Amino acid sequence: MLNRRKFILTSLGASVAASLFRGVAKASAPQTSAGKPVVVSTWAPNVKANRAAWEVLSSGGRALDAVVKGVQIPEADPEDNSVGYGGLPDRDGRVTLDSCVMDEFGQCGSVMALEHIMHPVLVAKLVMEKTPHVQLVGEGALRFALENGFQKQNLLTPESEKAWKEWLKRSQYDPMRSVHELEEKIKKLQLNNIPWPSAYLNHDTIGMIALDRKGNLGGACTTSGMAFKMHGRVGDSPIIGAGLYVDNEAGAATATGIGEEVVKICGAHTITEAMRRGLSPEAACKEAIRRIVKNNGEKAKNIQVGFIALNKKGQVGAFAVRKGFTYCVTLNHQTKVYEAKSWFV
Ligand code: SD4
Repeated sequence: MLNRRKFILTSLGASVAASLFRGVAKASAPQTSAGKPVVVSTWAPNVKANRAAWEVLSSGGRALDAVVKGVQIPEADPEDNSVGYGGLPDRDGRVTLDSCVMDEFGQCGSVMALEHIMHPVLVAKLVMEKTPHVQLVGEGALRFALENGFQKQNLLTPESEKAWKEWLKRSQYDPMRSVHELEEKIKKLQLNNIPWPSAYLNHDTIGMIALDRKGNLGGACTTSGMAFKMHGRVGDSPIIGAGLYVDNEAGAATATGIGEEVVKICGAHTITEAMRRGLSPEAACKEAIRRIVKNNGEKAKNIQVGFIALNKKGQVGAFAVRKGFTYCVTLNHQTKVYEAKSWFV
């Protein structure tokens, strides 16, 4: 996330950066009424992922197939330091990936701490389709992937390796550091009247949920997890019910941010259950955020978690602990970026 931002901020001029988001409108209020098909993903730079998913949805494809196609875009992008190839490593310098999928039948698959495979989402899908299990971890997940024809690849890019070596000098785990650095940069950009929305530069875990033409839901979530985590650490992203949940009667939800906080409240499942009780997607996300804030008391201000949700009517909502969480919605061939409302403003 940090390097991606740095890359955009320092290597590209404002006009070039703005062109990344050409055709993307920003609205301060989240969308409340939508339709189908529709696809939603965490973080503004994932407009490209949305468009890939949209190709599947607009030709009548299944929500699951759409999200699996969509999230492969950041997985293969070396400039995205939070997902797949180019993801920042753990403190041992190892890139370990977490990913999961869930479909309209309540079927799901997940891989955790998977190394050397560029598209963990495809392995997660295969766990769902080909094994009697839901989750495979580490060595076992890798062995399963290789047995099924996936190629072993080095996922540590020179940029990520450099960032890790830099991190080693202080060796302090601070998952909010990049968030604070972003906020500082946003302040500076605003002071300098940079014309495009700086919040758009934030890039992180991709969670993607969709409703297809038939009215079925599907979701995927994929990440390299928190940068410089302990080896073996697993966050919320591959945990069904935490980082992702799809309930074809009620809705779908997915998460980004400090995974430990999402796991503690079973975030995505909490949201789909709230939608089942009749809450709007935004209200359901806010309820999950409320629990995180309550759990953390004074410390809550220093945590970032963002949720997005989608119900059976195709209504979309989001909510975050802090400002700056963006998400992409594609509907009627048009992709728009929204900034989520937040608990702390
Ligand atoms: C994790 N939730 O591993 C992921 C990281 C993330 O935005 O979403 N970063 O905890």
